[in-house]
Amino acid sequence: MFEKSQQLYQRAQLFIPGGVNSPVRAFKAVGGTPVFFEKAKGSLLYDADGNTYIDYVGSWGPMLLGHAWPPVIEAVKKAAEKSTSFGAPTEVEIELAELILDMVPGLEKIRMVNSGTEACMSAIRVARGYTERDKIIKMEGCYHGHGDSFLIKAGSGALTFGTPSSPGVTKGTAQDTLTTQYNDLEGVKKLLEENENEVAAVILEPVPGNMGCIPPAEGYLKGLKELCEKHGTLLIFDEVMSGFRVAPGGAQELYGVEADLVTFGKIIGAGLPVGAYGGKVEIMKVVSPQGPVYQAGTLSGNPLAMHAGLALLTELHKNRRIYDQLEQKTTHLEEWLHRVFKHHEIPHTMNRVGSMLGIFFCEDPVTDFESASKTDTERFRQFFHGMLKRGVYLPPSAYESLFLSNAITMDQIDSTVSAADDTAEEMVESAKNEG
Ligand code: HOZ
Repeated sequence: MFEKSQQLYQRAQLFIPGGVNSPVRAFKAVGGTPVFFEKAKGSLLYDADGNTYIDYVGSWGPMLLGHAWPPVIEAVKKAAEKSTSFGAPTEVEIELAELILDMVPGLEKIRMVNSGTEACMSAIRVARGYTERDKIIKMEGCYHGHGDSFLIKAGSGALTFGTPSSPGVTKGTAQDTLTTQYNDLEGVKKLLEENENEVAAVILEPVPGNMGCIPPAEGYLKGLKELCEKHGTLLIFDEVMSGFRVAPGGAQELYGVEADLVTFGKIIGAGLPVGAYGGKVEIMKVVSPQGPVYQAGTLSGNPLAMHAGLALLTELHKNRRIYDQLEQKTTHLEEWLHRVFKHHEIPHTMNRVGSMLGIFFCEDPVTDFESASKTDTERFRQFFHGMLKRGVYLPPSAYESLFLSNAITMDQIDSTVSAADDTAEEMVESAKNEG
């Protein structure tokens, strides 16, 4: 079923470290051969061997309306005909910035970069420049890209591969990153008090999607905002995954809490390589060339990415029903998966925020890194492969979230549920045989 993917993986390993350009793709967490894709349309992925899958990854979030959504493709084609890059300003950058500021609460200025990693690196630099402080607080298991300051107890691939704190990050950098558990206000309070006048920013994914999906506890985000205000520390929401996904205005809109700085990723380029960070004028005015905090890039505001993002976000802005439909579909999937696991007596916990869904094979609630790491990764591995061979593509790690697209139909969700039912039965049978 995967012969061509296997050949490609072998070939890739000759030229690319680990055969992939981003670690989670190597399937190390679930074993087996990474699937090499050829194309995708709507909710479906097509691999190099001619297999088809219902996609629950959606390029880790941005494919909210499905792959190759015609207005995005049209916009990219038109833009490409006029040049793929200028390294100079274009009108579309203003249009996209205006639209984002309109959609996201509290944003007054935004700077485009090329990835979520770059956005988060830049946001903490701005926070440090603005507050003239060095330290940051991050939450264990949250992932903010691969900037040095963030590879301390990080989530996503760093967690999957058991190296949440990466070699190559200097001790000097590491000592400026303080960590505590997500959803633990007391932990943040203690760190802020112990490091009075030293913490530039508290950064977190308001809805973590890099240790599975975890919702914020009631009052947590508001509590963080109050603590930050009290200590003169900036609050940074990393909305690379939750932005424009959990609501048109992201987690800030959904939970009614405004951060001081917000970062975004791929979704504002409809899946092209983009990121951005923004906040109030008072803070953003420190960014070069207006202020002294330097950050730059030839591909920042790239015309292909800007036009693609403008096409997608325009639709999300004017058609809020998309979010209701996504919510309905994801709830349906969650409820039926729950029934399936319950029927087969498989211990599980599911977390959902909008169209982000976390499946954990453990009994207790998952509220932070500690509880997320109790998930049975071997069970996840079996579930993942059972689903894959039945034509359902899930994130290849127990520590990642599912992202639904509105191109997924209710019928496809029902097929996914039957695939889960067959897979669960197989898992129970194989446990019996082993026992
Ligand atoms: N770190 C990403 C998910 N949390 C995966 C990136 C990728 O492999 O594309």
